[in-house]
Amino acid sequence: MAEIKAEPFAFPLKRDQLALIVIDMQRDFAEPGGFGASLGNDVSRITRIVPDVKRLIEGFRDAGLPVVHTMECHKPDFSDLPAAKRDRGNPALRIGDEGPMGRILIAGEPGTSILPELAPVDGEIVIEKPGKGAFYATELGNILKSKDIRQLVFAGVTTEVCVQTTMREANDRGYECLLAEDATESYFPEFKAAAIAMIRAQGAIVGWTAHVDDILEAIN
Ligand code: TIU
Repeated sequence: MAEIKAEPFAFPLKRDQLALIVIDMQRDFAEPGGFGASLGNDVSRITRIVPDVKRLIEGFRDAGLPVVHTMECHKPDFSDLPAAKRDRGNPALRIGDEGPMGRILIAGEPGTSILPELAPVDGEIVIEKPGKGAFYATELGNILKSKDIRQLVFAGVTTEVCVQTTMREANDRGYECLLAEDATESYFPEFKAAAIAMIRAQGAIVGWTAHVDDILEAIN
């Protein structure tokens, strides 16, 4: 059987059932003036993974395998934004407020778009999601079912928030999940390390982790 070198043990690759999910590589999380910065974070860490995310996306494209992009965002009228999310804490700008890249985390605004280097190409699936997890209140589950996808490789930001939440949702839905360690990032290096450790603990309780090079070698 084909395998991807991974932790805590080799990932049992079923190539024809595999897709890549790129989580929230949006300007709002990576550039000054966006949502991530409004929460008080140093966003410069996020842009450092862009070359590795790009290599992974291009590897899946070259292999003819599906690429799914997600975007955390809300409708302009807030109809999918719980007050508990908008009102949380004391950010410099709240979701929906006007910032230097348009309204924070609102669909269609410049800041909400995916970084240009990683932009979806024709035919790729783009999921706009109101939650941290990409299955909640979206068509993702139905789309994956219709394509008979059973295994998911994950990249994107942030490791311990939207990436880990989506991996846990996917794991509970019966998907085998593999996190690309060098194609994910957090504002907090210790949270990234902890998320990776807890995902693969207890015999891959949530899933596997692997390096981009090893994933690309196995799929191409
Ligand atoms: N704040 C933080 O770490 N993340 C988010 O709010 N969203 C995502 O992870 N995409």
